Amino acid sequence: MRLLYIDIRWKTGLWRFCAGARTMLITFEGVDGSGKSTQIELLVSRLESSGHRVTLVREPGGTAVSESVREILLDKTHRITPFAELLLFSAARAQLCEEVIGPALAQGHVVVCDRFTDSTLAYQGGGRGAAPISWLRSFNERVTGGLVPDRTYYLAIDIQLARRRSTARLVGGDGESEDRMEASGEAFFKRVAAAYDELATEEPDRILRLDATLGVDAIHAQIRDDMAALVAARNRSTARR
Ligand code: Z5A
Repeated sequence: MRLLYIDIRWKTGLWRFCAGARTMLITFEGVDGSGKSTQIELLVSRLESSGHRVTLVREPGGTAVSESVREILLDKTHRITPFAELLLFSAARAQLCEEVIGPALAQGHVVVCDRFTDSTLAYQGGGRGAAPISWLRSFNERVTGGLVPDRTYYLAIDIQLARRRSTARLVGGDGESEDRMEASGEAFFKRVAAAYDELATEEPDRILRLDATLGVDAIHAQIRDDMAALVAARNRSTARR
């Protein structure tokens, strides 16, 4: 019953109304090493210092169940089939949406998510070919209860440069080694990047493509300005109601 209620609320967009002007779901996308975490940290501190209540989550993860699923997914000793991989990422997301993202939006928080449904389209759709993109889109809708990001920042980068950044970090000595997804090979990541480019072309109103080869501050300035415009537009539309 509760599930059904949440589903209806999200599908009708009522959760936005309940949550007021600040309710926004912001997601970051791009290949590993594109600079998502760096930009998220800057955006979150900016939002918090301007008075927004922010919930920050990552995918897969963000709940006890989803973090356990993450461990399975990234464990290099596992051989996981493409469709099973899709279901595992989606299970982690369903739990996160119901347990954290939905309630945070309902309380008026800005939710910032390190990866969301576009990752599934790009990695499991474009990269693995686990299912057609159109099928994945409607599956994602079921998994999230119809939740769609208000803005997605896509950090576009050449695969080899992203790889060099990630490798430098690994060599840099935080003790981590390549995980199961990172070990998927260059051809896989090229398909993922191509899928991301296509998504950004298909949904220019939602997905903002950013040049991830620019300096950290230059990228942040674009995100900061875009967010300011987004918040102002949201406040205007709430004031009109
Ligand atoms: N996955 C999936 O397949 N399907 C799904 O549905 C979902 C996920 C949700 C999760 O990985 C994996 O799951 C991921 C996709 C898959 N697999 N891969 N491969 P994760 O959570 O462990 O990590 P990640 O999300 O892939 O990203 P990351 O490793 O955290 O990297 P990043 O956040 O994009 O980059 P960063 O840490 O901010 O920066 C990387 C380095 O570059 C670092 O040393 C920075 O200081 C440096 N950096 C950052 N920005 C710049 C600029 N502008 N110039 C120069 N250097 C920079």
